[in-house]
Amino acid sequence: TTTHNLGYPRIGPRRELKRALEAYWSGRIDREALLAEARAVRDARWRDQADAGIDLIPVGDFSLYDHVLDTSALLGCVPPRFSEAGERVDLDTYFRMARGRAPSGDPADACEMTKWFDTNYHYIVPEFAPDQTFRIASETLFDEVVEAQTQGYRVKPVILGPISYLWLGKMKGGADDRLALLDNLLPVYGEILYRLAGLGVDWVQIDEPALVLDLPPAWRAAYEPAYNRLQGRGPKRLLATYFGSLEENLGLACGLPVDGLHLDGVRASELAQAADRLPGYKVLSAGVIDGRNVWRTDLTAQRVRLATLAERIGRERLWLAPSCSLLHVPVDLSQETTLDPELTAWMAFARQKLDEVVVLGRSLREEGGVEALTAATAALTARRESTRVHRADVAARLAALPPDAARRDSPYEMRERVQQEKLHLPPLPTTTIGSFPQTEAIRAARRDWRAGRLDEAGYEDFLRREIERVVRAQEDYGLDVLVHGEPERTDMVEYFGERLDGFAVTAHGWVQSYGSRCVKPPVIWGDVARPRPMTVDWSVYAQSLTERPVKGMLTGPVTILQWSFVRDDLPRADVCRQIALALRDEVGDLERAGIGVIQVDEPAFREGLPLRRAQWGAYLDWAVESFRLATSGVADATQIHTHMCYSEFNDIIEAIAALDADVITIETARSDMELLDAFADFAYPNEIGPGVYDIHSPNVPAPARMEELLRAAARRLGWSRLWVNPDCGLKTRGWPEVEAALRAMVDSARALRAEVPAG
Ligand code: THG
Ligand code: ZN
Repeated sequence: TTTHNLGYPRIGPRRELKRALEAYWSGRIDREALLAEARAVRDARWRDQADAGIDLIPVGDFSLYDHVLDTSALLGCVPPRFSEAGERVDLDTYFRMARGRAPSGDPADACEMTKWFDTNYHYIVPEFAPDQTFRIASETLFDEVVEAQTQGYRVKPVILGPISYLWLGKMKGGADDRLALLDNLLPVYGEILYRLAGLGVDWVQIDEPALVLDLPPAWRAAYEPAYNRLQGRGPKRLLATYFGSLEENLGLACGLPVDGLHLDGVRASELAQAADRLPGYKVLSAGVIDGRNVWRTDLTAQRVRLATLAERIGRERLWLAPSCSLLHVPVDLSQETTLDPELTAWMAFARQKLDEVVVLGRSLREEGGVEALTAATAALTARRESTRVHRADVAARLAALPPDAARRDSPYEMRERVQQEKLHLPPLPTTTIGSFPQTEAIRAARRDWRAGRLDEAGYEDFLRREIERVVRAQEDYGLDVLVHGEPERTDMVEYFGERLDGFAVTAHGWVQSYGSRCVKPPVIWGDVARPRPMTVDWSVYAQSLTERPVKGMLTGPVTILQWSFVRDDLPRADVCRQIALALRDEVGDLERAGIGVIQVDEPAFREGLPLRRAQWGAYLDWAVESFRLATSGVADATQIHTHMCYSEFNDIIEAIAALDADVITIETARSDMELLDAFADFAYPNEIGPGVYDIHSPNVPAPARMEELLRAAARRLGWSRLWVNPDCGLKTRGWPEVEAALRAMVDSARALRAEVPAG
């Protein structure tokens, strides 16, 4: 039994790489200092994995920004706006692609970024031209192999397979015929394998996660000939799949001319079938330690499962690994010294997951480890039986929900009239998405408060002054529906995780989101309940300062679920309903406190869609139900808003309408309002605030441009149900741009009000 790992976190235990990258980009350190820090992080990762006792250690999973971008650099796939043709892809070209700079230093459109399968990691989308050619254009992979070998590690280079690479990319300027590029691409992959063999590598891991998707027939059919062409001399190949089951692709994957197959044994249960179908010369790598979540594995149960497999195919053909790369979990649980020890005993982060792999391997080889198996199982028994996890009141409340709990009292047309009587908003009402700039002063005050240099009362005073400033500014700009600006929140999910029962927040549990950016997802370990109001005081204070309506601001149940580590002993749907009920209480308290407009954000609603379409319906049912549970407890006169970021809603517009929010604000500016076609075609009935300027850019939008966008929106939806707002929250922007942009936005709305037909 060989143990191996598919990939390890890159940021370092204290986000060392993030700090070095940002220092380099801002000019505070030079290239040598960045590369030295990166090398130190790399070395520490290899040492960790070797110390844990992992037999085959991945190389090439480290990255200075993103591993898909690394693959584009390796293959010489660089759009011409970033570099001269034929050049080697150097460090600065690489960062220019990610961050949007031309070689001159002028701004250039950055490469697109999108979610890596159903994770919260974002990759840089490869951009292809119709006549795209490929060549080895970066030595990084080979250099790192030598670097690891020099230190005595037995390495297994990791590369993204050719078909998944093409699948994840986009054709620019031409018909989408990415698959036709395979002919150009395969010789370069052949060369890469050949060079790795030359370095004495005996195994290479080729990732083909596209095999867990609903692939079009032409793409499925491309696998066999492609891997036939890659056959020949070179290292042995382990084909790695993860994040789901192979289903109709299982036979295909088992038959490809490679030397081994890795399957996700957590998300899928196809190990036994694969064992039966794999030819005798191939190894089966069983991914039985969950690489997507933070819970310890029941090692005794897994040992039983693996022993059966070992009997069937022979011990030496059975490999052990985490289910997928450990990129998606925090680095090291041993840093969590302030977390509740009872919870800590139930968890494993990346470093601990390696121990689990090794213990299982020893046990299968009959080399001991019995105590570790017993300890793991005992910890999980304690978790299962813990009286803290299950709460009778939460279960009883869900069981006793009346059938109309997820329905507003009246249909939208009636609510709309009552709300208008109460709010008296002008046509084309203006608002923002919720957050205002998180200034250095806000961050400093929070740091001081956390460090005890500023007491609770002093911090609250500071936040009140911030809120007052934001309210006055919005009145001054002439906005119609105001917000308090959220100075008290670091992150829209962590804030609620800190305040809800059943959640824990970690001190160092960072996970890479994209590039140098990280998130610290809360851990949902038990039944969810709200011990006390979470946002009411701030909203009430803001409302006390103004005659205009102030929106209450909450994060929705689906988004809180999606951006947390979720307990694995309950269906996600049930956890989501529990969060929804906790939020329903908050919504009710806001309403009772006089807040007449309440926004429940669901930016992660679309990204929660399962990888396979067959499962979309079930997800959308409980996701919509959860949102409605959270928002339906209010009177008709209370106006519910929601906000979603990536607004490609064509295939889920029915579910968006079923949310029945009175107002939805969405991100549309960059698409010239084309994204509104889905709403128009569907005859979406409620109010919509299509973003009229892109907040991701520091440029102040021209009023003429915003008016043009609003006219484009009105052509599709009519004037009467339109709102006017930016694309997304303003947290990452500075005050001068925000002021200029919002003043211009209000001016545009006022100018257009003259065109709005009466009634
Ligand atoms: N919150 C959470 N998850 C998310 C997002 C979020 N997932 C998807 C999307 N938004 C990812 N986008 C970002 C954008 C910015 C940052 C992280 C993810 C970011 N992080 C700070 C950093 O790395 O410096 C964290 C600093 C801090 O909080 O102290 O800027 O919005 N939960
Ligand atoms: Zn947004």
